[in-house]
Amino acid sequence: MLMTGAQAIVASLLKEGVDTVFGYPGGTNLPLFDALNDSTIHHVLTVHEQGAAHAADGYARASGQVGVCLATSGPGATNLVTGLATAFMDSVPVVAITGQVQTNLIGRDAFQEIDITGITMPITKHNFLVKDIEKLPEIMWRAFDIARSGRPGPVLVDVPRDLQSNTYDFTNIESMYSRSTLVRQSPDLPARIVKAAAAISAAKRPVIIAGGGCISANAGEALTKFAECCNLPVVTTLMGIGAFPGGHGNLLGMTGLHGLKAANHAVHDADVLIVTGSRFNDRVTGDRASYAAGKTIIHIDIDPAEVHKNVDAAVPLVGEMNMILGELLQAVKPGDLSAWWTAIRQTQAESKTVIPEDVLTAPLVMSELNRQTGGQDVIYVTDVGQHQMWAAQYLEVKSPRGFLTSGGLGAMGFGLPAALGAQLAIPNKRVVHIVGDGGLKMTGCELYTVAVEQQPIISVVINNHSLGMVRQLQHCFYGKRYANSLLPHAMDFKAFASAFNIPATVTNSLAEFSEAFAAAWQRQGPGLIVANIATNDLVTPMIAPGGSMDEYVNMD
Ligand SMILES: Cc1ncc(C[n+]2csc(CCOP(=O)(O)OP(=O)(O)O)c2C)c(N)n1
Repeated sequence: MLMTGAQAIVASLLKEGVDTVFGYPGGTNLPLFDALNDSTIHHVLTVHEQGAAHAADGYARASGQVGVCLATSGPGATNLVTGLATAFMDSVPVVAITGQVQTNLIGRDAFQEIDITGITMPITKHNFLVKDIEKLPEIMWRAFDIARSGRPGPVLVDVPRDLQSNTYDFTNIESMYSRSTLVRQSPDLPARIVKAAAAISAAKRPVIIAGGGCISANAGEALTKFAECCNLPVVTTLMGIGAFPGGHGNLLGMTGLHGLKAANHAVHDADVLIVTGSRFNDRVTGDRASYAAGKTIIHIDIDPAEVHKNVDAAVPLVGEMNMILGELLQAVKPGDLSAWWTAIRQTQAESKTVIPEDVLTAPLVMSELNRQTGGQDVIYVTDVGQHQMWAAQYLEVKSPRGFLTSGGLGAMGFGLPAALGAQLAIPNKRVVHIVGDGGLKMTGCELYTVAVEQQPIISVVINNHSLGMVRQLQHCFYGKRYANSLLPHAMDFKAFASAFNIPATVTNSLAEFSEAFAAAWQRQGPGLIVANIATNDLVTPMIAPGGSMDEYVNMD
């Protein structure tokens, strides 16, 4: 069928079932925008291309589908970089389509020419510079296939402007859509599963660590079944929050640098760790040698490159997680873990914190969110900093894809555009965006897009008048010298939100916050609530960076 390259791209997007894309136009992607205009695809015009990339990422995290973002060449493409790196570090399937200068200008330092495939090589799973128009459908198909298969990740397709506007008789668009994706697995997987099951059956102090890979693999249900059946304690990494239902008796909370004591102690004292989809990031392990000492580690992952990368596993199980957990469930003979549970319950009781209600604090805000949202399945999207850790520690996340956060890159500014993507992907759930006063200034311009799209996102600004997490590090490790981490100039966030016609409330107490959130929840449009908290509040506990899981930083 005779069509332009841009029309072929749109046809490919439709074949992939794409209904929403996020982007920003410019000289080299105008043919694509023109073709999109004739399609049913909803194009969300963000304020900045970083917003488009994070929104596509949020869309993908919330839905499990590939998120799509578009940008022009040069500055448009480079503005995608932080968003692509964020998606890469957290294994999120995103396809970015960038315009490139026309073919005969490539390599001539043309206006807005940038080597975006070179720049994004280390932060994409793969990228393409399209050189032949007839290859477009195949490249688009490959891009989606690579983005979503195995360990998901971002893929970039760079398309010169002339290839978008030239016409070609495309006959191959239909035929591209019949192939299936490959799943890698350990060749001797059945034997390894037997070995793993024996280790779990014999364990005296087993613990499951649920990582982000468990959510990407849609294995939350299988994990829950497995843990319940064997009565295993479960901890999650930051990326794994939601893999196991919040409020479940077997869940000990988040492990890692700012993990809960009961979770970290259980990991520290465990004899067998069953690790599902975690890369053993330094924030999870602290000192790797003491972390792994004396433990049998069973590492389930789709990506063979993760095995033995940071921590040696006695039994690596590479393959599809639902299948592996299902097989393990059949093979395990649960032992008596009553002594282990008694020890865990004791640590939980000893480390239980009572949140005072007389002063507004971030933990109090989180517990109020838990109370008001109750059993409802909310999607929480955080930014990066102290508020992110408080959210991770205190929020009850009911289901997988219910807690979206930039875990690997830790990119401030992720929250708001990712919340927008998530809300557009899952309109029947409410998105609550939690952000610091620093991070909101980074990508707060996307409130414009939220307002245009009239998405009912509730933004909760934890306002400590500082770059709190940086201030906390300075408090602990730089002799309380708060260089450039204080934000003393009063920022009127209410006026800021009002500029976009978004209703906002400033709160200074639990009663005020409670009332403001209840009102925002009732309203169907976007809303913003500022929760003013003390500047010197610190996230506790904190494991000494690079230390053992039971070594805490002195916060005095
Ligand atoms: C893009 C980016 N720049 C810098 C940092 C380093 N950083 C990590 S947390 C943080 C402070 C965040 O402050 P705020 O948004 O107010 O949140 P808070 O920690 O106060 O909750 C900074 C600067 C980062 N993570 N991302």
